[in-house]
Amino acid sequence: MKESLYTTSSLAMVRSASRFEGRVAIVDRHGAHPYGDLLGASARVADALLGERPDLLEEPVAFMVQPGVDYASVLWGIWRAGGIAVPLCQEHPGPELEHMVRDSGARRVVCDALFGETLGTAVEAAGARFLPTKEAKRGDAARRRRLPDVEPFRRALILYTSGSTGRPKGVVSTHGSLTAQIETLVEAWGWTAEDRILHVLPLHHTHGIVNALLCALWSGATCEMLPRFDPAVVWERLSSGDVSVFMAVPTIYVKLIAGWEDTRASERATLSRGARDLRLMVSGSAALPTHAFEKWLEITGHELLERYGMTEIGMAISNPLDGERRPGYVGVPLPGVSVRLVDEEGGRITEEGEPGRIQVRGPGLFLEYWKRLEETRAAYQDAWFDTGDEAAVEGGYYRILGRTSVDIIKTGGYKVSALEIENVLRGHPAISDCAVVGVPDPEWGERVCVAVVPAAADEREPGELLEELKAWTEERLASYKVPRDLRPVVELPRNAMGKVTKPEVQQMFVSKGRADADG
Ligand code: MLC
Ligand code: AMP
Repeated sequence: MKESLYTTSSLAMVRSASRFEGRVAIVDRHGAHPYGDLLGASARVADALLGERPDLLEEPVAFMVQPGVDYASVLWGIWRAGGIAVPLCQEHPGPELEHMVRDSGARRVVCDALFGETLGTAVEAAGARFLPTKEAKRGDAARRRRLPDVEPFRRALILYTSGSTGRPKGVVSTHGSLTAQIETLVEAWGWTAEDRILHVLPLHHTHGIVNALLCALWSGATCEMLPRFDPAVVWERLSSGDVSVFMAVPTIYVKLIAGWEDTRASERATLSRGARDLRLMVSGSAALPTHAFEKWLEITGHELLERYGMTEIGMAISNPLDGERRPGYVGVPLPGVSVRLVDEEGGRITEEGEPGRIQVRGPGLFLEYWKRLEETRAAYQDAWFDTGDEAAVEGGYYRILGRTSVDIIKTGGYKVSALEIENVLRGHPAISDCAVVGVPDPEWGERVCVAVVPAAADEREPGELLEELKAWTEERLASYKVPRDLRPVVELPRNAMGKVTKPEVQQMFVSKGRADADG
């Protein structure tokens, strides 16, 4: 019985976990959960999802489950039943969720009771139905059934990510591509069953799902999952001596540095001493400012390992586990990943020191944008995925220079589309036109800002208009897409072709920031 549910799975992840049955897989607010429990719970979820069917045959199943063992059980349960997992973010508003449920085509949404209200309208509008997490976990693991064979080429995961155009699109990874991404990182960063990672990242993006959660579970390590990021709690856990690995976006390190600085001088030394004992601390998803690298080194004795990746490709370039970690650089291509830099036209590989667009190949690459054949094709040049990021190789190490599109913003490690925000803002009656830009920010990497041409009849003060637009956006889009600053303008700056010149718009906020600081 146990055999068929646990050990004969065709999924590499599940086969690997069965070697660690007695060890602790996940620690959450309910306690410590061994691998055996995770295997059992995921088999029950798979049973509940399957009902009388032998295989979900790549049916997309959305889920909104709190960080913890239930999250992992539902994710694996969907996989073990042969479905495609579509993780939803608990903090997204209805319209954003509705887009993801509708676009993915999920007919079922596994959901914790407390999210029922948040998700209710979205699920209904998309014509899907709920399966409460509690009910999903009540599937019958003792039933003598064989879970389906799920081959590596089958679709596993849809993650929604913003592109330069339109609404977020679904990036589809297969079981094989996820396995390749995980194996690469486990090897490069020396994961073992002795590790314990402190997990604070959102669970609807690749950083939190693949790098932090799945690499830990693949290795037989323990994943300690916090409900959300809280600097004081993170410092307490980092300095406890229990944790060996930590991964975060630069904004989190900046907030942790601020938290350390706000701590009484007498307690700082304790925090610093404790954090020194970790084996590995990684930063990624956005550029790590050199001053943050240096300050973190001073506080904790750790040289943060900065790496570069993307939802579509997994991790591609990394500073080494052993060897020089160079501040301001993301290191060298990871094992099994091929990277090249091409010139603007894409016709020539650039020379050492010369900027070029990053293109990537390897077994970790995504399969497709969900139901978007044309966009999938357009993302490739030959068999190379074009990231749209620019880099240069200097002294053998890659340095990320920025992105080719001004319409993609990275804020707090989240990628957002300026055009998507503009479309939502243009629906507000007080706005005649607008341009959204990312403006450099020491805490958030970039801040979402908007230049607005107010409608003729609107006489609101800029501050009042900004508050109004924040509320308007918050109802429709994820909170990290909400504009943080606003400049009213008579008209938007445009070039001879009539296209808004975004660098000029960015400049309005940079100079405003300087004037504020000076004044
Ligand atoms: C929130 N706030 C912001 C903001 N987000 N202000 C400016 N810009 C933003 N982006 C404000 C809120 O309005 C609020 O203000 C205050 O900050 C606290 O909000 P919060 O939501 O409680 O913030 P916090 O929980 O501290 O969130 C910060 C964070 C979060 C850094 C923890 O943004 C985060 O989890 N980011 C990780 C994203 C991620 O995982 N990306 C990976 C993508 S995959 P007020 O006024 O109300 O106090 C990828 C590939 C790869 O990129 O390479 O990894
Ligand atoms: P996402 O589309 O959310 O997966 O975000 C991927 C993008 O994050 C990449 O295309 C880069 O622009 C950015 N990114 C990831 N890691 C780094 C890094 N270390 N330095 C600079 N940018 C990064």
